[in-house]
Amino acid sequence: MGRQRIFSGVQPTGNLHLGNYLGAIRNWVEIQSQFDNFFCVVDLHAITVPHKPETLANDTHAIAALYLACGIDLNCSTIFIQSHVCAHSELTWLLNCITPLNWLQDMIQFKEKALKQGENVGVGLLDYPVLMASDILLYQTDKVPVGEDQKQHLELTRDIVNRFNHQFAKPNQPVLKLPEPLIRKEGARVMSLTDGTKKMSKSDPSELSRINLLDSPDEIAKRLSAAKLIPFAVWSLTIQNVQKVTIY
Ligand code: ATP
Ligand code: LTN
Repeated sequence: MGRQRIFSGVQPTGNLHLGNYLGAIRNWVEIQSQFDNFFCVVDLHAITVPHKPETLANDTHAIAALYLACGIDLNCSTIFIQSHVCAHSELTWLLNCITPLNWLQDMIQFKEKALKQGENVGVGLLDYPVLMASDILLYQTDKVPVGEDQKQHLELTRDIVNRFNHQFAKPNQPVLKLPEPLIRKEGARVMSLTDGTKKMSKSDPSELSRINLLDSPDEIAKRLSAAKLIPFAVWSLTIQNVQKVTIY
């Protein structure tokens, strides 16, 4: 039997930060030698929120370069750009046709991002998790290493697989493989430096809220000294939530 397959990705929506590294990329690097790996820069996901088309290509290449700088090894891993493989969009359409609308309306990330966008919510934002499912299912992926915020999207992907196989596959001959999330306990949800109730995020308008991988030591010191201390009660609730996620 060949090696199990890994698929994961990052959106080119800004600078990679400590959360992206500890929650995702560090884990990819650690386990890559045991798997057959596909690490994607998911540019089609990045256009589901307001963005600058003129910098998207550069931002996409910068994330790919950071994958290499963090230690992704091309001897066992493939790095590529999502929009270069049109099958991702094509499979999204097919899966759209079997995905119930209310499954997508229930996604936490959709609700949070839709709230931020006010009246300008595009259909793409709602459909984001189906595109993510297509990324994963196109490659008959076994395992998906991500941060804790992506757990619900992985559950939806598994629901789509079960529904598809139930509707279209012969008994005991599944067409789509059921992927498993890999969410490590440590670093699965690194919190914002300015609001300890929110996760660190590329798209947070405040630069002070995060530590970017390319920040200088002086910038990091400045951000840490401006960081807000969070009350113990909030911290312990956050920790309890993180401990609920799957551990490997
Ligand atoms: P955006 O703010 O544009 O939504 P993001 O900072 O949330 O971006 P993504 O590109 O959505 O980053 O996520 C890439 C990977 O990093 C995913 O596996 C995600 O779970 C993980 N990740 C993102 N933020 C954190 C965080 N604060 N702590 C741990 N993991 C994180
Ligand atoms: N939605 C993910 C990025 C992403 C992804 C994927 C992660 C898109 N397609 C496939 C794992 C597998 C996020 O981190 N925001």
